[in-house]
Amino acid sequence: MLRIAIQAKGRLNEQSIDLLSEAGIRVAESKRKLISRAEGFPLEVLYLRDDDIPQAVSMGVADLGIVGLNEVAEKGFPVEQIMDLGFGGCRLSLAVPKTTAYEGLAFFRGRRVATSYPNILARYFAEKGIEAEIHTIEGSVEIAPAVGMADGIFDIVSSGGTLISNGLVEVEKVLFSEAVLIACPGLDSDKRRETEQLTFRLNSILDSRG
Ligand code: PRT
Ligand code: ZN
Repeated sequence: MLRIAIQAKGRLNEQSIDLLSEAGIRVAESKRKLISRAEGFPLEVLYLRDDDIPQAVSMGVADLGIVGLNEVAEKGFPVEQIMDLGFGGCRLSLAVPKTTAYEGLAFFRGRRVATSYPNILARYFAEKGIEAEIHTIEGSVEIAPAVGMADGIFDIVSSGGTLISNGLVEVEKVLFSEAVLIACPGLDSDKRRETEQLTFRLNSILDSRG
């Protein structure tokens, strides 16, 4: 039987469960469970923190996973990206205090940038030939410039409201992300067939959503 990892709680939890349920796969809300058996499809659901999903899928602890592309790109574990799921849309962007005279990426040379996504940012700066100081912090990245910890931030943006309320402006959009279905590389042929049945159902839901 296939096992799929989804976010236990947080922004992607409810929409992951809704998508499966629209596809006729009833899944328990996670509550205090780590794992449960779905109804309507031979599937086991593993509830994890989103940060742990790429590794769990890469190692085969779960065969499939639903997680933000941002987490897949940051963690860098080898997984197969099977399909985009049309929810959880956001982008990873560089932002600076609105009082900054920003005239392009060269601004970041030798500057301090706070982020929870150091790997994606390091790759981007390397590609652009920018040497900057990347400071990894978990959470509340957007307050780093105001408290003097950083000259700019690299963080998730969706409406942009959080940036505005912290006096920041988005200056470079680096990565567009949404929830994606990922798979462990090298699933056996039975699991491949089951995965195809699942993606067939998911695709028809996404098509009908338009
Ligand atoms: O507990 P766990 O580790 O599982 O969850 P988490 O707290 O790490 O993640 P969670 O639930 O906050 O987000 C899960 C995923 O949702 C992210 O990895 C993204 O793929 C996706 N996503 C989509 C977002 C947003 N939109 C988003 N807006 N994740 C975070 N945000 C943050 C953003 O950083 C900002 O601080 O929400 C705030 C509001 O954004 P604005 O621009 O609308 O103001
Ligand atoms: Zn997380």
